[in-house]
Amino acid sequence: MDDISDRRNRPDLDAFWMPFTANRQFKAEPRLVVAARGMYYRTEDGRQVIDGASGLWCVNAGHGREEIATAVGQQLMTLDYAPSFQMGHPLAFDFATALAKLAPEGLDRVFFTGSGSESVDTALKIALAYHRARGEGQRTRLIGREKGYHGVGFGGISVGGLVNNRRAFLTLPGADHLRHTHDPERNAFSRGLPAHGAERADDLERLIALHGAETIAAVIVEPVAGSAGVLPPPVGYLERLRALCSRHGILLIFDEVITGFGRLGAPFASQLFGVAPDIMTTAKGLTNGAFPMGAVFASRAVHDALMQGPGNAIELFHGYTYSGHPAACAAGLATLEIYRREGLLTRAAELAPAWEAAVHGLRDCPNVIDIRNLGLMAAVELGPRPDAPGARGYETLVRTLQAGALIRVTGDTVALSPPLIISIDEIDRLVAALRSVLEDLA
Ligand code: PXG
Ligand code: PLP
Repeated sequence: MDDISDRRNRPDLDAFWMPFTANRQFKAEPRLVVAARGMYYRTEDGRQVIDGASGLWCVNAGHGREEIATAVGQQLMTLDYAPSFQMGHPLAFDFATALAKLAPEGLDRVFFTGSGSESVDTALKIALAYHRARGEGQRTRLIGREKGYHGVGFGGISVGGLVNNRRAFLTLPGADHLRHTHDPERNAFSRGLPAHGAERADDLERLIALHGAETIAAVIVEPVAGSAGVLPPPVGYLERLRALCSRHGILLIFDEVITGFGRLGAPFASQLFGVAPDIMTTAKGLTNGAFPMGAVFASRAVHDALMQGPGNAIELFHGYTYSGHPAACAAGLATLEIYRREGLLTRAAELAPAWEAAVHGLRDCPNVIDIRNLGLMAAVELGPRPDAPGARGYETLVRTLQAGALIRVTGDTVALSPPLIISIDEIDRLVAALRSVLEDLA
């Protein structure tokens, strides 16, 4: 990577309309990375920066994995693209089979998409189609949760619960929301799962009483809310939600776009918690972030309910040009092999005690009002400046990058989710970089 490490002639920044970015602010003071290997990015001015965010929660096996690059390159030379509509190619079947073996028991039917947002919209559509196929077409309501993030499609923002992602847009009629589980008064500085709040799952009873259970198709939640600032579920919460959904014939969807592929110390959060959803959405770590792809896992019951009608009928009128893209499947298979060989899907469980101790060590820093953690995820929440919410968070991002670590910030909450290959020394290095900034941040 040395040949590009000291690239100094900046690209023209005008044309690229950057996603979820303060474009004018960024373009006035850009932050560019030009290479990455293992745990580290290299910035345009040649500095090594430890990746405390796995890119955007996706590079679980670390950067620059040659097996993935080689597999993608070879696949593009062998079969660059193949349609998956009324045609097929072997790798998509191989990859789905491999994923089905890794999946929570019973979730062994796999629909490929191009991203987490597409996975969410796919899952919601499967839920609607499932009820219709069973003669319950009146089940059209989709229930999300306040503070939930389910990507940016119209389905995803409708069940999502972050106001900034919704207010400028239309949302689907019939969507409603459970209360969120964030309860700093009772749960601040919890280690792992917060003790209080399982009863908030009973909020589904309120929505059932309001709308009628027979109108509700599905409930979708992140097992651990990610974008909202790492909110692990209260002890017993997911179990209660599962029981209520089962009792009322409502499908439960776990959005594991972040929690999937080892982030919490098990391949999927549902395995860690011992709670089985009917549908599970994934993306990100599916290909180690090296190729855009998502996958929706459906239970045999959900899948089989749709496999009916005449044998030549298309059972689900849904799919993407890039569903099962050959190069994406090659990237995914190579990624799974790395995860398996290096034990990465359970490594977060081994690192979790050291990780927890390190991040909670920041408790004495100024302005820290809460710290949350689970597996290799953590959030450090800063109190907002009274006159300028978000300013403290943004300054922390900029200064921590200068101090040698990439973190993720939403509002005034710092989120940490390093690649699962991180060493204990590197955990200390990452947390020390953040500490150096927090200690003298106004
Ligand atoms: N569901 C969940 C739970 C997610 O976290 C998506 C769906 C959408 O995935 P795509 O691939 O369409 O982006 C996500 C994505 C952040 C951040 O730091 C989080 C995501 C994406 C970008 C930034 O909060 N999560
Ligand atoms: N828009 C047009 C005009 C198209 O032809 C297609 C796909 O054929 C799409 C959108 C959807 O694109 P994708 O399948 O990549 O989601």
